[in-house]
Amino acid sequence: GSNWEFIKTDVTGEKKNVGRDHTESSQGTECPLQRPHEGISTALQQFSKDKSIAAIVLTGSEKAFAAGADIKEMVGNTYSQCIQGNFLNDWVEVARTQKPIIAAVNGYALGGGCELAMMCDIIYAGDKAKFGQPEIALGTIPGAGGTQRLTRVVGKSKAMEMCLTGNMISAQEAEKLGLASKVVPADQLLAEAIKLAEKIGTHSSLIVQLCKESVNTAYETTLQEGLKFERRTFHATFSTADRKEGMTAFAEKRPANFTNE
Ligand code: CO8
Repeated sequence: GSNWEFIKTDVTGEKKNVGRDHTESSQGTECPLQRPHEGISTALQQFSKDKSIAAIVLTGSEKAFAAGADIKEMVGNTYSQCIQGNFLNDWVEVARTQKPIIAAVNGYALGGGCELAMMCDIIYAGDKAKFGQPEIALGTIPGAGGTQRLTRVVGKSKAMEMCLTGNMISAQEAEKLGLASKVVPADQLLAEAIKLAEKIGTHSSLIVQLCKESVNTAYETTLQEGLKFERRTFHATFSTADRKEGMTAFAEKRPANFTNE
């Protein structure tokens, strides 16, 4: 079966076309949903349970990956509503997903759109993509990782410059800074992201999950703690059938047949 899935999100002016897309090689049914985070959360929960899905691709349209939260909808929001409604907390689901998520960014990834891309594990950018945190121009600040994840990825000077000016950076600059791992022609972006997902899908999903957790730990703890977590997780792979199969297959010069156990 197919071992990737993608979610389409386009938040430039059209808030409703977020959900699960299909192409010939994907599976499942469409689930058009009203609110983007609900669409994405629901899809991610489904994909998490589906053993035939090894990796997820999150993409938007040619024009925009996502241009951020709906500004017109936020105009009347108050401080107490933000606090009591825990505004933006619904998005934590994306960063919590255990399976790898690849953001395929064409066009604008602004504000919450840039933050959403950074919640993913790998960013591939189309050559016309633009990344930015323009909240400052709206009299607010990034609220879903724009001052935190961006700073860890591109460093203080660049993150500060982007957050304080609201200026966008190009796909090429994003790649140079390590924000995106690859830039490809816009029309090849989705195919390239799917190819990447498929490559990940050839490995043991169990070990991929452990590896993702280990890389993420680098962002959440000290080097000593991270190294210890990594070493123990490495040791833990020796309790799995897939570790034994992977090494046996190498020794026998044949492809590994992983069972995710
Ligand atoms: N909210 C509401 N409407 C929008 C948004 C938006 N974020 N972005 C674009 N639109 C609307 C425009 O108002 C316009 O509507 P209409 O046709 O009714 O006039 C339509 O989309 C098309 O936009 P433009 O005419 O402006 O098209 P351009 O090609 O000239 O420009 C841009 C496209 C560059 C994307 C431009 O529209 C823009 O700068 N948009 C605002 C980007 C922005 O400031 N984003 C940050 C929003 S704040 C935020 O995201 C914080 C919340 C965090 C959420 C956490 C989620 C993980």
